[in-house]
Amino acid sequence: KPDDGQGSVVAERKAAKTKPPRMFQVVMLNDDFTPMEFVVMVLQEYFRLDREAATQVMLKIHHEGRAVCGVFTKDVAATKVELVLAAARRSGHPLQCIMEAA
Ligand code: NFA
Repeated sequence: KPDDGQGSVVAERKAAKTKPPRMFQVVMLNDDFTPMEFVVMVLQEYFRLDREAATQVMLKIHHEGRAVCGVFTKDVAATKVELVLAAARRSGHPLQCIMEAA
């Protein structure tokens, strides 16, 4: 009996559905005004880093101009950026944060 092709259609549909999502890195940028302590706090609060890891990332931004805070799906990365920018604005700091295709 000839194959009706339904099996491979199901296999293709399943493969498409389970493809890993595109990932986006959230990058924080250095500036001359935002207090180091505020950056460490934000990294702990929104990126779930412990104080030691948060301090290391903050210092990398301070010395190199930028650092990756984490890698997420598109929606999660966009939400992190909005939360960080909102917290910075609320506190009157110019801290900047962007997302980039990973
Ligand atoms: N460069 C800032 C300062 O010297 C600290 C900082 C670190 C700001 C990381 C933004 C990001 N106060």
